[in-house]
Amino acid sequence: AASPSSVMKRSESVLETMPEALRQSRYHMKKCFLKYVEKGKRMMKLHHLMEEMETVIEDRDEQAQLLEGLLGFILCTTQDAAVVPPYIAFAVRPNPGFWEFVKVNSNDLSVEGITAKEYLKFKEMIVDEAWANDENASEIDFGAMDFKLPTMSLPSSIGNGVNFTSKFITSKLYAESSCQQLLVDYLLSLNHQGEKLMINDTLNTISKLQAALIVAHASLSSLPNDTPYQSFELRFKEWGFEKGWGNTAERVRETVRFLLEVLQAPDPISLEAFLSRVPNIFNVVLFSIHGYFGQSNVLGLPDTGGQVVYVLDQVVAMEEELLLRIKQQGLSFKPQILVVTRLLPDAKGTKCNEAMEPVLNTKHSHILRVPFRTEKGVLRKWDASAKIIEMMEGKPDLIIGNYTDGNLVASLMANKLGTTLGTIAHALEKTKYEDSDMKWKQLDSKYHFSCQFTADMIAMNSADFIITSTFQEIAGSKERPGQYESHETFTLPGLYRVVSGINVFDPKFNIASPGADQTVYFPYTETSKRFAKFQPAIEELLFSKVENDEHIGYLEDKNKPIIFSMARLDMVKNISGLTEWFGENTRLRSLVNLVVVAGFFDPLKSKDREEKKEIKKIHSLIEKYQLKGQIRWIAAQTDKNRNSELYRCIADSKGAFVQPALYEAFGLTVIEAMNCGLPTFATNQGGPAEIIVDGVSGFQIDPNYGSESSNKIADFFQKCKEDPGYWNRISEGGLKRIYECYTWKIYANKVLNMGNIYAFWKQLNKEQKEAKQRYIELFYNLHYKNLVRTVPIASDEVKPAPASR
Ligand code: UDP
Ligand code: LCN
Repeated sequence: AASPSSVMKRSESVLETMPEALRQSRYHMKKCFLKYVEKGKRMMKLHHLMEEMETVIEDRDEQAQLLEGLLGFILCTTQDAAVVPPYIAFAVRPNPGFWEFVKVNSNDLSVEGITAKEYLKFKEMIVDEAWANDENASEIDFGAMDFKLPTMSLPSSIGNGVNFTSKFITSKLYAESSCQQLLVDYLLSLNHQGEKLMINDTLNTISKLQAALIVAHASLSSLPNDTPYQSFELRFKEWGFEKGWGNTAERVRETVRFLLEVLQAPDPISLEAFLSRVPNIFNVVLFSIHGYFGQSNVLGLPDTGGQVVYVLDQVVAMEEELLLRIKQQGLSFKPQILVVTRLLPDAKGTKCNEAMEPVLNTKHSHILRVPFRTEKGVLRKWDASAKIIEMMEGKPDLIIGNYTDGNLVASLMANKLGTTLGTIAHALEKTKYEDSDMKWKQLDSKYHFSCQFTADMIAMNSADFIITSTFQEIAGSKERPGQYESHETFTLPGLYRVVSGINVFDPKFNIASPGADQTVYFPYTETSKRFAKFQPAIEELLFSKVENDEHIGYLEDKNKPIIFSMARLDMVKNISGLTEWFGENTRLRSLVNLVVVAGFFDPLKSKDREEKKEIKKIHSLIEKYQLKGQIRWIAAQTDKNRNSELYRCIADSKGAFVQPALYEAFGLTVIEAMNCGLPTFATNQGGPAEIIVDGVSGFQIDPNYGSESSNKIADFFQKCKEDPGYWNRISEGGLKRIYECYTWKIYANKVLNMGNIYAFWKQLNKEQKEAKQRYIELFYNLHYKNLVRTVPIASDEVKPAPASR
């Protein structure tokens, strides 16, 4: 650890500290920096800086001394460094969301602070010097359009945009009477298919509204709480009120009270409470375009994973919440949610070739599939908005996109229809590949990053709010920048330089974590609800000695607890890593068996390069560590009911779930397992690190330290042997955590509140929003449209699979 005197204080910048740091061991540093520039222009990561430092300073004590000093701290927080001799430019990230850039001259070790733009230029010089130095190189600066907008400053506020926005609106309402009038205008604009809601034109000023509210509040005080709205509706109408205030006297009184509070002396709590009751959302459109979007037999197909589960579960939860809210508003309208996706003529046995399909477990929600091609070939144009308006008998009130493709379409449609826009992308592509920005030219023919990053920028900046699953998705962790954070500044040399792409302190960011379907994923202890019909098949799946298309390997000792994992066979899911940890750890092997559900066993059946590699690797590990008898490898499973019972059967064995991914954006399997009461070990790289409180609601494991992780799992089972109550405590801790933070009810409530708050904020901020939209349109027309022409139209041939989800 760094000695107290050498720790950089938070108030000090890297620029202030760096010269002192270099002075502390000038002799070594000189050698080090000369080494760094020796190979000429290049990018360096932290590990390169460290490795080369170690080759220059061989003495271990001297190395340690150096790292304990200020320089050690600065190096450890360096994200990357661009070497352009004699300079080395550092991008330093001392804390999530905070960046500093400095350049060091390797000849005299002089240090200078530089701007993000200058840093990007260093990176560009490595790949395209002429473009880097071109004064007319295209520069994108979304931040320049946000000058009047508030941004947050506390890192702990990141992802809590609704809260900040209501505070900001409150202060505006307080300071500017024109804003109060905008609130009245907003209420006047509310309607459902032309039918006015809340107030009519007689209450078109603050004073008229306030006076009527006071009269209404007094009259409601004398009514019993459960008096239905209908019994005082006529009187309300005479005063200028329309439906939408509530279904009972009590509810109407509360809503009136919240608004009176807001008009008298606005406070964020009353404002949020009032806006969340305003009837402004009935029709919602969700876009989820890629992959096989269907309700059965789709999981595991190309580009089809947790996202489909997430979107479908979300529809069920959102419809339920909308029905409740509409009832409480005293209205009887039916909400409609449409999930818009692609129609796939070659549906591979799924229903993805059906144009319309009702969403299971909902009353009014549907999947609408848009044809992309017909017998005549690729369809150039299909007016989805006309179809949506026809189906909903009006415009949607809220549009939510998912991922790059869905978000782009959502943003175009929201702009066209003037609808509030939310976007979601739990796993953005940019951070998945090292230096994907500056190497875009190299990667573009395969991944089309230029198009993708452009589309992402458009969607993020068009969005009224962004729904994220965790904090780390926005601003990362101490070590790793967040996915959105990586879009703050980046460069696509030769195309454009982004000096301000998105700001993680923007109050549009909100965290609303998904849940798991609790009618399916419920605790193993709820015996009467258990799906017993699957148990014989699961018994066979786990324990039969037969090897077939569905399972290979077997479990010799059926009495041992099982450690279980289930994931797509992507490299990043690290199922092969888990197999290796298990193989290497004899103590763990003596305590438990391993069962994995993943992909399939014949590499020839796979069309995906990564998957083929993983399949081969697992086979070779089974061979190498002689795992037969202790491992069961089950092929990908598509029945979620049966899967849930499988989690519970593993819990019956007093086993555990292990999610060993090298990186996981959120990780639905983690919360599915926890919902079933199965103690869970999950990667500390990504979202699961926020889901699990280590040692209380499960355990965190570091996929980069396999033996440490496998020993942690072994310790748990050892401890369970000594203290049988331990397993139950962790199981219950997991359930408690889920019920407190990760349910669909919490999610739907949060997202609809976002729809309420940002719809009003959009009105208050109309001019600025329009100005930014014009800039976005320019970006779309000048850049995106050109870039998209470089993407070949899909043919039926097999292409390298994009990273699926
Ligand atoms: N899943 C499944 N069968 C499999 C593998 C996964 O049904 O063979 C389900 C799993 O239960 C979860 C989803 O697919 O609901 C995977 O979501 P997660 O967030 O864990 O990962 P993703 O695939 O989205 O990266
Ligand atoms: C995509 C991922 O990569 C997972 O981590 C998430 O759990 C899933 O989407 C659903 O949001």
